[in-house]
Amino acid sequence: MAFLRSVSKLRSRLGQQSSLRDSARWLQTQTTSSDLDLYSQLKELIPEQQERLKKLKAEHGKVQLGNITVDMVIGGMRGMTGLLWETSLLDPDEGIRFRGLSIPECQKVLPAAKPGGEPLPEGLLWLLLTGKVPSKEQVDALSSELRSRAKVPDYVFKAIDALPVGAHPMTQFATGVMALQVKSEFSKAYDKGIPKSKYWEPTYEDSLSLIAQVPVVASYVYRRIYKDGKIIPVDDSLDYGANFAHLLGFDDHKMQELMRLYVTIHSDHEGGNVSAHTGHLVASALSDPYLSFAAALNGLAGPLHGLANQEVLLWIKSVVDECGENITTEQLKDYIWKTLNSGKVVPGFGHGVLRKTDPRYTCQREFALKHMPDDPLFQLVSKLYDVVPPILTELGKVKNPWPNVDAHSGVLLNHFGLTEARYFTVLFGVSRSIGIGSQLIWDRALGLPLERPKSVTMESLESYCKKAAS
Ligand code: NMX
Ligand code: MLT
Repeated sequence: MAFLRSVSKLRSRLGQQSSLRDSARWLQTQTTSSDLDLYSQLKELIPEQQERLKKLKAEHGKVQLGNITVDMVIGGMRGMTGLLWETSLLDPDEGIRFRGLSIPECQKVLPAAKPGGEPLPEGLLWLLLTGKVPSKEQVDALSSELRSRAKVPDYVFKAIDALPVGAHPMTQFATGVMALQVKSEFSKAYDKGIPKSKYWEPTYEDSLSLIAQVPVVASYVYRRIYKDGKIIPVDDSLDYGANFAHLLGFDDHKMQELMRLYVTIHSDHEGGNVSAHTGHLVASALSDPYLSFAAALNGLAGPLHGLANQEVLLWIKSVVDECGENITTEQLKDYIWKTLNSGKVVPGFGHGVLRKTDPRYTCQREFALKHMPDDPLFQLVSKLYDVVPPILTELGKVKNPWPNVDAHSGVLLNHFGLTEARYFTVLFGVSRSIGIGSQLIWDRALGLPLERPKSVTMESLESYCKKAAS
């Protein structure tokens, strides 16, 4: 297995490894480190984190984290804390922090292809897995490792080819990911009786290969549906984000930068979102990373979750079709009310946790202001920022009227030539392999158990509440 090879090749250790006691403390730049091997760094970190969890459980296992209300049980568990997820944490007002770092902080400290450029997603992967900001050398080593794992067996493409070309891109993508499962190292190791203490090692192997291979599978889906069906080979000179753009058929430098930013910001959004939670739940049954991630993708394919990025561009284009590009505020308001009155949601607005504008929206807006300020659809997106929130607020029931990540991504892609909205959720899916794959390694390293919450019936709730009131 590649991880065993890399361990024997790269035995060198960091002289001093800071302990992982809290995220702020363990974030550090390691530009002077000679250890370029992610696996050996993890191997060193894992025992500390296992001890940390053991201590937390022993000393504070009975501390209450809040009350569970009937509203929470029937309201999609909103606001109920119930999951351990190490790689990121979402604040309702501030938005996402990856191992304690906000998006602007990541843009500042994570290595870029060129100074001042967008962060390289490999750097974020390193950060999510280790809690440490990698040096450019570490990121380059990881880029090269991912490229070396990017070979996808032929039967994966054949499995996709068995579907009609008109099948939704997410269906084709999830089918390809399921076919990748045939090579799962975890599944093989489990069949051979690997001890629980070593589960994380083949999980690491599978997760890194999954992350390396999903751009190849995803771009095949794109080229099969929208282009000539020919596979563009991985370019050994390119990083993960730029290679993904290249595999899709885009070699423009701005598009490469966009893909780096896109993949970085869509990678992880703590554990409770539908895709991450699904991946974590399925993996808790010791399903391997491919099975778990394919399940996650099927959640991402829902219109209230990842498919919203498709819905946003289609909706924006329908606005332009009906009202033209120079739409007035009054026309826009009417169109929004028409959408709402037909029983639909305004895609790209609202969130299950966030209560302010999503910082992923803000950084995409900054990208647009820098690279495409005159794009008419970008200007429409800017106008929607002023017009939609007051209307959603007027509805009186929407908890967050502000835009989320999906409100912006489509017009950026569209500007650089990736115009096929039905494909957009696949891009989100590729990005999410980084967050879900990273956490799965920690799930195994920490020995997290089978997830199995208790459910109740209406009758049992009614009788519980009657007793509680008497
Ligand atoms: N347009 C119209 N109605 C909305 C919207 C919206 N954008 N957002 C929330 N509501 C409604 C919601 O449908 C619910 O109505 P009802 O009680 O009649 O069922 C009510 O407002 C209360 O919902 P909230 O508690 O504010 O939101 P919830 O946590 O249930 O759902 C979303 C969150 C994201 C599912 C919801 O805001 C939504 O449907 N947004 C549009 C779809 C979207 O952009 N999804 C992408 C989310 C980000 N992602 O990538 O996953
Ligand atoms: C996500 O990125 O997963 C979405 O914003 C949805 C969520 O966090 O619930």
